[in-house]
Amino acid sequence: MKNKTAVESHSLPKSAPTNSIDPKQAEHLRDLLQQMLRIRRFEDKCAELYSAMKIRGFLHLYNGEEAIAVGVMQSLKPEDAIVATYREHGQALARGVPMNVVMAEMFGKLEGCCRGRGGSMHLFHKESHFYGGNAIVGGGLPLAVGLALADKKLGRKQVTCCFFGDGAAAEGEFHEAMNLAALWKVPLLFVCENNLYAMGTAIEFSHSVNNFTEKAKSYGMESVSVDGMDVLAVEEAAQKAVEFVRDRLKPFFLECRTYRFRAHSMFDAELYRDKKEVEAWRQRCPITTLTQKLQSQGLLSDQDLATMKTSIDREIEAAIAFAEAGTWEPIEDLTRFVYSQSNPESNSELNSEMTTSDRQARVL
Ligand SMILES: Cc1ncc(C[n+]2csc(CCOP(=O)(O)OP(=O)(O)O)c2C)c(N)n1
Repeated sequence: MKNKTAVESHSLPKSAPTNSIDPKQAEHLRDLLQQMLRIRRFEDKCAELYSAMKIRGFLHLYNGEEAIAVGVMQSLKPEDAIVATYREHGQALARGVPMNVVMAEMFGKLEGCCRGRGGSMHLFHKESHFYGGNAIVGGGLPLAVGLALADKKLGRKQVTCCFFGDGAAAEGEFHEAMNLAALWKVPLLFVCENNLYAMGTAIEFSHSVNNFTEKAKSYGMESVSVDGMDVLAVEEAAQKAVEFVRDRLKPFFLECRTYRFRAHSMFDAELYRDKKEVEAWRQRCPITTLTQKLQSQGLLSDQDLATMKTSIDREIEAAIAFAEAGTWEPIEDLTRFVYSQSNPESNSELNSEMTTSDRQARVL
């Protein structure tokens, strides 16, 4: 459904003023750029691999929203916990989940971070405290409250950071999570990636109040809204928010206003939004903006940029080779990690007569 009212009301956040960059900061800014480019190029390659049927299942790209994952991640410590959505390749990479295991996961190989069982929507990496990858819209929110509550009860000064979309904020789980996080005063940073659409539904058609910081206020929670297309603005806002959560042991709500440049997933004809709207937001691409900012101040040469891209592309090629060389989980392992309430012993007679494909049909 094409929705003119929604499209017209989606005003762009104002561009940040082009302040001059302290040369001491230049290296950090180049690093932020490198991280965003790494996510973008990785995902562009994933789209190609999807068309080539190397990556199967669903694939949701973060194209346009990279400044959020990269900006927020700067203030988090290795022991802090991350919970994300199914659009989580950017968070996983920015967090430090190795690209190899992410790619192998998407290929469905045993060497993937979830033995190839999760795929794109379920990246999970215990070593990085990266707790998903959650395919259920809003599903990560209660999980994040639980993680933060555990940290509080155990007296650990850790923060849980939960990324979710505007669509999740229309779910019951969002309200339950906001309520309990505020009531129990848990150290949780809510990061709402407001890209204006939940699949093809514009926020005007799913939220009675579409000012997200107002929603947070109704739970007595402090909140800030930031331009999610500006990595420096996100980084600054997130740093204050994380300090608040860590020091005051209270939740905080950070809304990042953003836009996804590509379709919702690989199956989406995008009939619900105007091409002009997409183009207008593309003009605010966080990668282009930061590149131009650095270049205009002589802090990034063409050669620097080319070197950055070459090294990223090499890493991506190595990740693909790693995934290609990976192994498929043997069929005998199909029922490993599959739990059932029925006692297989009590069904031994039935089980003994079942063929492998019968068993598979039962567990699926
Ligand atoms: C509980 C539930 N309902 C519906 C879906 C189908 N669905 C998948 S993505 C999506 C839109 C979510 O939008 P949003 O939270 O704004 O995140 P975005 O995709 O924009 O990043 C929906 C409705 C789902 N996965 N889970």
